[in-house]
Amino acid sequence: MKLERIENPNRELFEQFVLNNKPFIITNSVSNWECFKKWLPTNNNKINEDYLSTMIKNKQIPVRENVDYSSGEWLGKTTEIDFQIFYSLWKEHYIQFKQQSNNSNSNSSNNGINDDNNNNNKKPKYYLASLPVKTYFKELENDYITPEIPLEQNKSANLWIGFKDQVTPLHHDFSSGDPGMDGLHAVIIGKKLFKLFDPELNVGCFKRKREWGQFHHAEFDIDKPDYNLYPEARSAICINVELNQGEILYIPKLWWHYVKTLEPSISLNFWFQHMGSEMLKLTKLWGHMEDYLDAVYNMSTNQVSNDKMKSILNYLGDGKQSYDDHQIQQYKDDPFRFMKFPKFINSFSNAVNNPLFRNHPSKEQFKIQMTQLVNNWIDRKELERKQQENK
Ligand SMILES: O=C(O)CCC(=O)C(=O)O
Repeated sequence: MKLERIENPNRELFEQFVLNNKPFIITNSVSNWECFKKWLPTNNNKINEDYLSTMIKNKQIPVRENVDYSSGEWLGKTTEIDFQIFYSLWKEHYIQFKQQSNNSNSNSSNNGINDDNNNNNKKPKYYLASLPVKTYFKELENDYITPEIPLEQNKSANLWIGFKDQVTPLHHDFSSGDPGMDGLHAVIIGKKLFKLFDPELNVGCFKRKREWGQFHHAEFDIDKPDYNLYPEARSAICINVELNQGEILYIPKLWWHYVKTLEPSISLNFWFQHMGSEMLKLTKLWGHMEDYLDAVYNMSTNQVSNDKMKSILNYLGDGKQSYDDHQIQQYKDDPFRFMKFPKFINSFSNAVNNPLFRNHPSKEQFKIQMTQLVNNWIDRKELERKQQENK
């Protein structure tokens, strides 16, 4: 399936597309972003004439290191590095890549769920991933224009600087504690591959991680697919998108996505909230939310340390009660106990607490309906469990 490309949509058209809950690509909307010229590396091996390097200098920044599923780390561990060291590595790689691609006109495109033809490439070491510009790169804020809705919501852009073949594994944006986010991802330099999976069509296709806080990460590894372990993933329907320089991809929240850097890249993404898109969780996306609740219920609580469980309970509880080891074990043995906490149930409506929705006519209704649906799910699950026990 090909995504729709829309030329510089106005607000009304943009919101119409957001309410479709389908990704789309925005073209021709960034012609006055100065980053396209300014951030381009100079054509030599030095970095002292490069804008990014002279602006950010040797600020310490956190980057993902050795991103590798087999290490058991989802995104690799985070390490601090001097920006100029990171940038010089990246630039060297960028120049090499440009030289190589000038020397060969072979071009490949990826279209299946996994058709990696780059196995011989060395794995890139660092990924500057998702760093808020406001916090780390204030010097760059005037080089792009934040799209209208994230701007109104005072959201910072996030910067990504990636080596070829860098990967962000399969996940979706939204977890119970965070305010569900829709996203816009803009490629400034290079090219990225997005593998997108519609949550409506792919309910149950990806087993979720079983640890607290990671239910929005899939266990399935797109780069090393194990269909014996994850047979459900066979039926997943994937949309492949190569996002080029100057294009912006809209990723609706809850859409599973895997991202691979096809060429040394720099990109910016902007998360935002939208009341209309939030409401879809009550209707067309409810199946996906149930799948999420299932994952919480099936969380591997016995792998959670007592300290971790205690901090989950302190976070979800009223903050007054303290828990002894016996009580902690009871919560571990029966996740319903904490799933019934009002704070857990309310977390599914968190996004509408955004001050921008203060006067939204549907906000209270949304909270009531969401609470009802989560409560109904819990009641139904509890009944099922009792029936099982009585068999
Ligand atoms: O570019 C990446 O590596 C990941 C981007 C992503 O997950 C997003 O924009 O939501």
